[in-house]
Amino acid sequence: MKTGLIEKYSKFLPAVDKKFIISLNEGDTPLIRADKLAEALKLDAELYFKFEGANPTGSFKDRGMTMAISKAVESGTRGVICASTGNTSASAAAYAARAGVACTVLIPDGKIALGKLSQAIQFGAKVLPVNGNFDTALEFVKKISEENNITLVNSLNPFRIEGQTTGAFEICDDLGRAPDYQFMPVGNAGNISAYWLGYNRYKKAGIIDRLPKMMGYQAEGAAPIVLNRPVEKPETIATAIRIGNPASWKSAVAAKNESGGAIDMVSDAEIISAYKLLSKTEGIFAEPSSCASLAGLIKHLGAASIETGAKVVCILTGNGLKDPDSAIKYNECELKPVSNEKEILQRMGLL
Ligand code: AN7
Repeated sequence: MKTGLIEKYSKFLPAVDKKFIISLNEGDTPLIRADKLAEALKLDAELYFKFEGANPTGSFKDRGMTMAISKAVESGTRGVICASTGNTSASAAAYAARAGVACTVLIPDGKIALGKLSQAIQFGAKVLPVNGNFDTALEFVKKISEENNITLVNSLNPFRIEGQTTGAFEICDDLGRAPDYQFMPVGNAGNISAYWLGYNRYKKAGIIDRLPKMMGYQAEGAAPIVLNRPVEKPETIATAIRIGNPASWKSAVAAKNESGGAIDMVSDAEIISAYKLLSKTEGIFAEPSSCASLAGLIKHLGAASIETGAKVVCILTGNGLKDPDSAIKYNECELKPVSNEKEILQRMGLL
């Protein structure tokens, strides 16, 4: 039977006493080969998408949350708290519910996808919209967690990063080696740091013999690492990565430098274009922010080439169903009801 990540990868993760493990059998997400899309992009390489939307709460955050909440429970926590653009709050709320631990989430008022908000509410977390953005919310929870003996479950919590290393392990296990390139979105920069740590851990253990180039992409209106300064008022339709002062800034830059990769930015138009192309070409639905990975690959191919036969992985961090509003908003659809066969055939373009 499929187990959760803490049991599956216990050799590579901090030890957790079995009786404290809080898991929803996260991980083991599909690595989907995308030959059609590779051909459309004239990419003579093996292209794969790591579909993190298949995790229990629909995003990669579950990898870190199983570890962070288990460790919090092990330490006898009196409650957990996080700031979130949405996915962290959904994941924290779910794992906290399973652990029977109180959970508070601070979200940027009005700037979170409906699916994520509904998850946090449904799982019974205390949901507090903040007048301000993610960065403001993060400052609040850092202070409150320190002063009140409440466990912070943002990626500043090192167990979050530890759990998220498992994404790299799975990709290597599936490919039989590390990819040559990994494209991914960058927000608070925890995930790119975690993947790099994971690949290095597998290399040190002798399981892989090479490391991928880490290619991270921020949204143009929220690109502090690219601009090399915090962005006070980050703006992008990719609300999950609407972050102006990432917590793991330094380790993300280290991952880029050590791997010979890049951290660049993509526009909202490029993100939406990739979002639609992915679904229409491959039948995969990822939320807009996740598609910064594919948008990044497309941008990269406009300026550089990728070697024939290379293995290229794009991380799709969150499920498209998290944000139904974007799908309806950014696609043409006529939803006027039909009432007879003739109208149906007309709308099908057959008459
Ligand atoms: C779909 O939920 O920061 O660079 O509070 O939800 O590790 O921050 C989410 C981030 C990419 C960026 N894709 O990852 C939160 C939050 C999706 C995300 C990112 C997020 P990091």
